[in-house]
Amino acid sequence: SHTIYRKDYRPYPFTIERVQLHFALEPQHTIVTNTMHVIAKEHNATMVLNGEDIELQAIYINGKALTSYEYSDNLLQFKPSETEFDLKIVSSCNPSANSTLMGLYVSGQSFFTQCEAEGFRRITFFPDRPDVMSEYIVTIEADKKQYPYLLSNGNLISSQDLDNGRHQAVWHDPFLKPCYLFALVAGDFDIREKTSHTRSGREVLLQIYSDKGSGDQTLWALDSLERSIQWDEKRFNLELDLDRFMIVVTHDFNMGAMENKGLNIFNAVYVLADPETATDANYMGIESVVGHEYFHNWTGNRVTCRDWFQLSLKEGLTVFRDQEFSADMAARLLPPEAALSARTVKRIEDVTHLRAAQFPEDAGPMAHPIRPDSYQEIGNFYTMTVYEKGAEVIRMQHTLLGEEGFQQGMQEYFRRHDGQAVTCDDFVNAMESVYKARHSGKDFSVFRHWYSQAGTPTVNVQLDYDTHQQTASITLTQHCDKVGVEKLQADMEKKPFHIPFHIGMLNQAGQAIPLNIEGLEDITPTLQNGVLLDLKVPSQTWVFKGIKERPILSLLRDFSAPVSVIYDYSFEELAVLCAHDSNPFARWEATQELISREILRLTQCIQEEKSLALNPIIHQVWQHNLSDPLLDAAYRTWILALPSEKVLLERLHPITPLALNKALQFVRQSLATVHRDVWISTYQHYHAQEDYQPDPISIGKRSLKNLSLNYLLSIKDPEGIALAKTQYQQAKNMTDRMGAISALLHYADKADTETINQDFYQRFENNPLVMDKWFALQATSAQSVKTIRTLMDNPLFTLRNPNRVRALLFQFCMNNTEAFHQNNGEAYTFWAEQVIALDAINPEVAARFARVMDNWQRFAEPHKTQMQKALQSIAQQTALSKNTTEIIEKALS
Ligand code: HT7
Ligand code: ZN
Repeated sequence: SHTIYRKDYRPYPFTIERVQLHFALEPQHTIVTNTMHVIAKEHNATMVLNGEDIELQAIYINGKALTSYEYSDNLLQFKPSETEFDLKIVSSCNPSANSTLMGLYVSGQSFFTQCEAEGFRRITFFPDRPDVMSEYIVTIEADKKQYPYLLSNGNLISSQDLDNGRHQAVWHDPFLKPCYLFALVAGDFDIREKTSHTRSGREVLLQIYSDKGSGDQTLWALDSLERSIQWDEKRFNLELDLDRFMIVVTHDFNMGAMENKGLNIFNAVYVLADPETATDANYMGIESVVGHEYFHNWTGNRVTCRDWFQLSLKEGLTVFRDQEFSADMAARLLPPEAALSARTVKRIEDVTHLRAAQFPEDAGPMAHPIRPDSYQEIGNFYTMTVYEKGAEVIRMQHTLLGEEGFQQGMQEYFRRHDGQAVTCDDFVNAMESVYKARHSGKDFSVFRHWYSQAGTPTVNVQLDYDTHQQTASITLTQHCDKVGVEKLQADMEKKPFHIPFHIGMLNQAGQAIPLNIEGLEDITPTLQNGVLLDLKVPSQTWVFKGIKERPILSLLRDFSAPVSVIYDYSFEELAVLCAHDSNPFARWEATQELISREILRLTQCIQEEKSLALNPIIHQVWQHNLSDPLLDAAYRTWILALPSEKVLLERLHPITPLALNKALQFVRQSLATVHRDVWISTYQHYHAQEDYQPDPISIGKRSLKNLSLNYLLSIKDPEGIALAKTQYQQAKNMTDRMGAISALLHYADKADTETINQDFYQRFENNPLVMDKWFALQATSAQSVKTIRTLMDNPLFTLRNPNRVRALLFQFCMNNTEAFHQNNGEAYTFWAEQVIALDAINPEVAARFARVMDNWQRFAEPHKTQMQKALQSIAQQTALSKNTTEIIEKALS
């Protein structure tokens, strides 16, 4: 297969000043006329244009038909004889046959486009690369009755009726943009709109277009958009630059949403919500994705990427911004203590997500730096690493610079690069300029290694306490193995990372020890009696004076760097941190570490068929945290929850999924049995029927109530089952309804769940987003592959809709350990079959699904061999897409 390298970047030898597009829309035969005003930047250069799955009709230069061109392998090439000219290309495509959801496609009765990363070439011939930026004028012509709304980027210039019941609209985007930000929508919609004023007083029209009949479900999204606009003004000093900002909903979409200039296109799941059909998690997801796409207007659109290797330039930074937005929204209007807790909950969620999905990626065959050096298919590099680890790398720069310095760096970045297509280096250079000015003699030369090296570093911590001197010496030693393609580069030597390591110390009674930082180098004071150790070398020791007793270490507070910590805690030390650490993130972390160690020990016992017993310290900690009156419900939920199964799997060598699953069940049941009465009273305490509000306090109450229900149902407690049934029947919102049905389906006997399961189906049959929830519930509670095959025969199932595929197939293979990893290997064969079937329809989604087996080599037998066979059966297919080929090849390499 063909690999593309970052080092091979060359600027495009032509400027395309202006692009005039004309669309004659017909579902089966759309004609696109593309007139470009071109200026050569180099003498005698060949013009190369991309084109894929489209039919070339004619080419004209300055109105004269061009006959001397070459067209093969999706490339159109010719040598223009002039240095400035109009290039007109006519082509056609078939949107209704386009199941890839890239380029121009039909979803429902409407037309949509998706151009990032390389979809524009499926619409017209063009240099489909982000560093070619142009002004766009777009004319859309279609049947007026079927497609009353015709939308594109920017401002509506004119609209008029034509003959034969057709009409047209002309749009002009005044900002230069790369073609991946182009968008077109045509169809009939409900509209919710609002005029708003930017800080400088400009009036802007905010609109949400959604399918007919769904307009009453777009209020939360529109409010979220307005909050995003205000937040970006306040926190980043960035204002909306358009008079009109539109969001359009589609049900068929490969990802969450797309930040096309002024015309964002969204997967319905990140827009539509009302209390009866959307959960708290859905509401929070909408707020964060609406924010994310809006924030791209500056970080991605005004300043864009030079090439796709720089993807994290916009994605890492924009994820960081949406994380901060959500944290600020959660903390808004709360008193300081509660605000800190709300922020911590958001941080815990983000870190859990990173560890569950990015850490495995960084340890597997697809491992890559946040700025990759090579790829075969860019669609495969919209990864957890580029997005989530990318955001952590931005967050570390924020930590090193502080809020004020970071904002100065952002201003400098825009001052230097507004309107340009730039690199990750350009961003770091802007930040470094502020860092150098504030810390003489320091720079980001070591920090840059986060961009060029993959893998999750480990930081080994050693404490030497000297009773006589009353000093505590802390030695941090970092290490990172070669991963992914790094292993093939014999001459590559891994360099140290720059790791901001936030620590605190507690005495044996759990009180914070004030850290004497005087005279110590490389230490920056931070909040809550902690300090930030700046590790830039393989190993370094810091000596703390005036420490009167052996301290208990509180490490990597707030997850100040994306690393794994190795430190030999005693259970007793962890228990003190679990109850007393003044840093709420570290306190949660201690509970997770304590119970994770126990679960891993029990997993071993199960392997060795030994009897199981839970360490009583765990019960003491859970009892303490169940009753600590200072904790709010949202935080308490996280501190009482069990660690993610995915995070735990990463710590097993080799991976024994069924034993781990049993250990987790055993621990859940022990905690349920011993604290049974407290779970009941906790449930009752938080089970108030209030009007639905998606604010952090109400969300916290519902999550703690539903956690209690899960513990109770894990032991099939009769009162718990009765409470769950009543909660389902009386539910006035989807969070309560889902909490109940989910606990019932996962833990109760079939006799207790059948009626409710059917009721749910019948109640929501006509709502595709709720049916996705129903399919996901079936997928995660199914006992075997047979059930999944039956569900695939359900008339509501289709491989053509990515949301449905994610609900049933992804959920089964990723979140149903017991059935997916059954020892007969049947589910692995099923998985391979479905990857192949999906690949023929939608390569992007198929390639994501193919990654389920990434870490097969780390599994124990019989899984390992069975997984390998399943992978090989895919590799043997002849007509596999480039997307899936890259994933399977890398997995088997
Ligand atoms: N920037 C957007 C990326 C995206 C995408 C990529 C490949 C295929 C389909 C896609 N849809 C959207 C999403 C974002 O990060 O905001
Ligand atoms: Zn993004």
